[in-house]
Amino acid sequence: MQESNIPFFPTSFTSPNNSTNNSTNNSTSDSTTTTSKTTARRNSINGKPRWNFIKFGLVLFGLTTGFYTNTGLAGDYIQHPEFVSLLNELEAQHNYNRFEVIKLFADVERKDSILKAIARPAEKTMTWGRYRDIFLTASNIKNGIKFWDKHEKTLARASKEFGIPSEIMVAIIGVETRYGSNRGSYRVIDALSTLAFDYPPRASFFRKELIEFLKLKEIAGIDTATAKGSYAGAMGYPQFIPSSYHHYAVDYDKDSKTDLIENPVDAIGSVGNYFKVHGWQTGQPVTTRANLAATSDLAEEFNRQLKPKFNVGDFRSKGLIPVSKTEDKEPATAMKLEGKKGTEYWLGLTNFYVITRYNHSKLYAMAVYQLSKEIKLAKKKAI
Ligand SMILES: [Ca+2]
Repeated sequence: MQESNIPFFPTSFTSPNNSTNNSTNNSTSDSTTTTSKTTARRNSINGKPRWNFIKFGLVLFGLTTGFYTNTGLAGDYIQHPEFVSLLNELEAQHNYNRFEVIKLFADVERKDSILKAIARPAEKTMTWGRYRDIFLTASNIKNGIKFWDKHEKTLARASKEFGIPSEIMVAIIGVETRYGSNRGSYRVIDALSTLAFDYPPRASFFRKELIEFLKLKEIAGIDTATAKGSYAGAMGYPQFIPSSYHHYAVDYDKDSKTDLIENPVDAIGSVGNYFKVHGWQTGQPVTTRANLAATSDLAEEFNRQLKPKFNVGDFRSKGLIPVSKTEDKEPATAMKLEGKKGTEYWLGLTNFYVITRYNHSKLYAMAVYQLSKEIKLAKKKAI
């Protein structure tokens, strides 16, 4: 698993504390808004917020002269040595106006809840049985059908153009954001700054994402001061992080704006494009349940890596027998999952690996796959 390349984080994993965080954040921002409005009124001259002007002036002074005030007036990272380095890079290499950047970061806040959330991703702490229960729910299946019905034409077009089954695109958006209803409550700039400046294990990865995010203002019209997303800075219906937004997002309704935050049509096309680029094999299976022979000596092969290193025939000859008809030449990886009814053995095929390119987790890919199957089945029954 290439942690540094994890492109997405299901928004649901901004919960379990997310609902708490959401309400905390909302109430905090509400009170902040009220306070700042009051402050702005109290300090305004001819309707202009004098306090903000003074604050901005102090920050400019600190950064242009090298003298940093310790008044706590600026954002949480303005005085961070890494911020100065970022500022210099943005100016020298990306043609940013230094003062515009300082102005933007003067309100950026460190979020401790993000640092807590990223330290315990659900994919690493939960069993398959528990993880499955989060996503394979009656409401996710019912809302999946609703989303599919509402966007039937777009899904059919994307399915044909990119070669991806509609139910896979629906399930991805379902797992990521409950079909757009939970797109994240953190300001992306707060999230990416917190991780870039205060999370050393992946600071360089998130620093790059922060730069990519700033560029989205010009490229995709995203308001970098207000855009919201997950704790890891993933945005919109499909929870694309900024670099994925740059590489894979498409303007699928041709309105000249690539908008994954508000536009489900662009989101569907972008998910389809993402899967196509990552090598989805149209019409091929995703995974198969398998039985393990008592004589098998495969113990060490289970869950070793996501990328298939052997093929189905290799595993068959060692006693891991696929339940569904599967070609021996198919690349495969062996998985052992702790389900609700005991241990489950699976062979993940090429398309299973492709799903893990969206989120590098076998639990995630299995949840997407099983939800997609349930939605398709229920939709068929409903017709
Ligand atoms: Ca569009």
